[in-house]
Amino acid sequence: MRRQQGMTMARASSARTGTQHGGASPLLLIGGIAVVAFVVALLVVRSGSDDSSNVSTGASVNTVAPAPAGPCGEGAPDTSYTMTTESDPSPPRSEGATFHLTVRHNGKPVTGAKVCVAANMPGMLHAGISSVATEASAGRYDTDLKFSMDGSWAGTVTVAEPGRPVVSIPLKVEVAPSAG
Ligand SMILES: [Cu+2]
Repeated sequence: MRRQQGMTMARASSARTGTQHGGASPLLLIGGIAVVAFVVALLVVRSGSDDSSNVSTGASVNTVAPAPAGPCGEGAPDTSYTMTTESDPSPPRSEGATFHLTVRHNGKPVTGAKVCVAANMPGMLHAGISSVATEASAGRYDTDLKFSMDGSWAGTVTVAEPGRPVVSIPLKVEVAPSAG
């Protein structure tokens, strides 16, 4: 008897949600409009940041962004470490480039270290990239990086020298549009 009552109530409530559902379609429409407005706003913001990416002040904002943690972990800045960078092609293109990173500590090549690169585009919602470089010759570490889009990338090179604290060296990359 009690169970029957419960079932009747369940049926009644489902009928009620049915009518609510019919009444909800204008709400869905409003929701749809809100989504479209959001996407349009995103596109406007994005094209705005693209325009400012040519200005050097836009790039300097990148250094304020927290350093992305790479596969080598997080390092601390250390000015006794220096790095020179070459890319092939130069400038790097979004479909990929090989980076040659020459790392020195107090002017001497850093050999036998684990060197990682992590980069992202500050202010953008897409994923960053990361890779582990391999030592091609004493103190020179090579890695291939594929960028998901052209523009200003803010990177960090992490150097883990055996027996020393992990250090981070900032790396700014201006990626040229794909050749294709
Ligand atoms: Cu981006």
